[in-house]
Amino acid sequence: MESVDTICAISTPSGEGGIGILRLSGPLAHLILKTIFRTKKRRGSFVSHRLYLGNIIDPVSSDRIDEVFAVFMDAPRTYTREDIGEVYAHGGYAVQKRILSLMMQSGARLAEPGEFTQRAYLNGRIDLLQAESVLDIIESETDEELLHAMKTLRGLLSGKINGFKEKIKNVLVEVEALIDFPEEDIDVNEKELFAPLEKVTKDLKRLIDSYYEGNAVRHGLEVMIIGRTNVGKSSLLNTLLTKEKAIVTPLPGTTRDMIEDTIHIRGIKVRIVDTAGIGTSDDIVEREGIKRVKERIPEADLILWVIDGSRYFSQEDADIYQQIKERNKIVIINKIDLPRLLETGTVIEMGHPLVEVSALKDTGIETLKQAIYEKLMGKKRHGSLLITNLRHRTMLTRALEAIEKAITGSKDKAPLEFIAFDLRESTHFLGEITGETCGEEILREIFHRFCIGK
Ligand SMILES: Nc1nc2c(ncn2[C@@H]2O[C@H](COP(=O)(O)OP(=O)(O)OP(=O)(O)O)[C@@H](O)[C@H]2O)c(=O)[nH]1
Ligand SMILES: [Mg+2]
Repeated sequence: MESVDTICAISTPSGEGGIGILRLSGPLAHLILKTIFRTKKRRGSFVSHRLYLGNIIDPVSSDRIDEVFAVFMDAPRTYTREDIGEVYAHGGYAVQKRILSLMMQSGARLAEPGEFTQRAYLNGRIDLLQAESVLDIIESETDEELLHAMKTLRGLLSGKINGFKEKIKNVLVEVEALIDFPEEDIDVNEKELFAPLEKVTKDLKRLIDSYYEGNAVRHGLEVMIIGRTNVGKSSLLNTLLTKEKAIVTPLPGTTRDMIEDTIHIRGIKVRIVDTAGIGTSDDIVEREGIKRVKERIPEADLILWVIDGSRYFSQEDADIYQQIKERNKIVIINKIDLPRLLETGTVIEMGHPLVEVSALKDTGIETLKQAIYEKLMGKKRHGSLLITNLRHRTMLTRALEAIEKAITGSKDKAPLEFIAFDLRESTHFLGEITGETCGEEILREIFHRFCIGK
C-alpha cells in the first residue's frame, strides 16, 4: 500500500528536555527537511543515515530557529520503509513547536497517533503483532514486561503463529485436493492426514494458557489483605509499599475504605489492597466497608490473611477463615516482635504457607514477598513465549475451536467441504492476530492507542 502524503510529529514527550526529536516520513520527507535545514558547507545532497550538524532556518523570514542535528534516511531502510527525516533539536517547547510548524508549512501533515508504526505495518516491515509490541515496549514498567514485548517485536510470537498456520494450510491443501479430485481415488489414510492438527491443538492450548502469566506480567494481579480489626493490615500494606500510604492507629476500625497501590515483585506487578477489618461493628461506615470487602474477595488473585500473633485466636478469626478458606491464600502471623499468645497449631491446619512477620519492625517481609510470588505464579514458568493481549487470546481460542471442529468432523466422517471450511476459518483467525486478515476497525483501534510521533 502506497502512502501518498508526508507526515510529521514531535516524537519526544512534551515539556522541557535535553533534546527534542521531530520526525518526517513520506515521499516529501527529504525535500521538506532540506527546505528548513542548512549546514555550513552542504546544500542539497546528504548521505543517507548520516548525522549532520546545522541550523533550522525559517525559509520565509530566514530566521534561525535552532542549532540541531539532522538525519536523512532513504527508503526502504527505515522504520516506515518510506523516506524519513529526523531532527534532534533542543528540548524546549517553543523550539519544537516552531520546527513542527515549519515542517507543516513546507507540506507535511501532522501525524495521527501511531501513524509511523502503522505505516511500518502497512508497508510490510512489521506485522500487526510486532506493531502492538512496540506499544508494549513503550508502556513497559518492569524488566519482565519489556523482555516479553521485545520477544514479540523480534517476531518470535509471529513465527510461532505462522507455523501453526502453515501446518493447518498443508492439511487444507490435501483436503481440497480430495474434494476436487474425488474420482482420482487417491489413497489416503485419513488418520495420518489429520494427525498434524492434534499437535497444533496441543501447542495452541499451551499458548492460550500462557495468557494468565502473560496477563500478570502485563496488567498485574490483585492481592487483598484481609483480617480482623487491629491485626496490622494497614501496617503491612505500608511496609510492603515502603511508604505510609494507609493510616495506622492503635484504634480498631481505623480503615474503612479500600486502599490500594502497586508494587513489583520479581517483575510481576502486584496490586495490594488494604481493607477494613472484618468483624461485628455497630458503626454504619465500618459495616459498609466490611460489606465491600466481602464482595471483592472472590475477585482477588490472592488473599493475605493476617492474624495477630500477640493475641489469642478468636471467633472473629474463625469466621473470617470461613469466608476465605476456598481461596488462594497465605496465612500471615503478624506482630511476632511481641510475646506470642496465638496458638500456632490451630492456624497451621488452616492454610499454607504460613509466614511470620512483624509489619512494625519489617521482619519476614522478603519471605512474604517470595511466598506471594510463588502463590501467584505457581510452577507456571512458561519462560519462553507468553501472550499478554486479550485480543490475541480471543483469536487463538477461536482458531482452536475451529480446528477442534475440523478434527471432530474428520472422526465423524463429515463431508470434506465442512472440514475444509473449519480449517480455513482457523487460519483466518490466526491471520487476524498477525494482521494478515484484519479489518480496518481493529487496525484503527490498535494504532489509536499509540502516542503521536511513534
Ligand atoms: N508491635 C507491633 N505492633 C504492630 C505491628 N503491626 C501493627 N502494629 C500496631 O497495631 C496497631 C493497629 O495497626 P493497623 O495497621 O492500623 O491495623 P489494621 O489491621 O489496619 O486495623 P484496622 O484498619 O482498624 O482494621 C497499630 O498500633 C500498629 O502500630 C507489629 O508488627 N508489631
Ligand atoms: Mg487498617
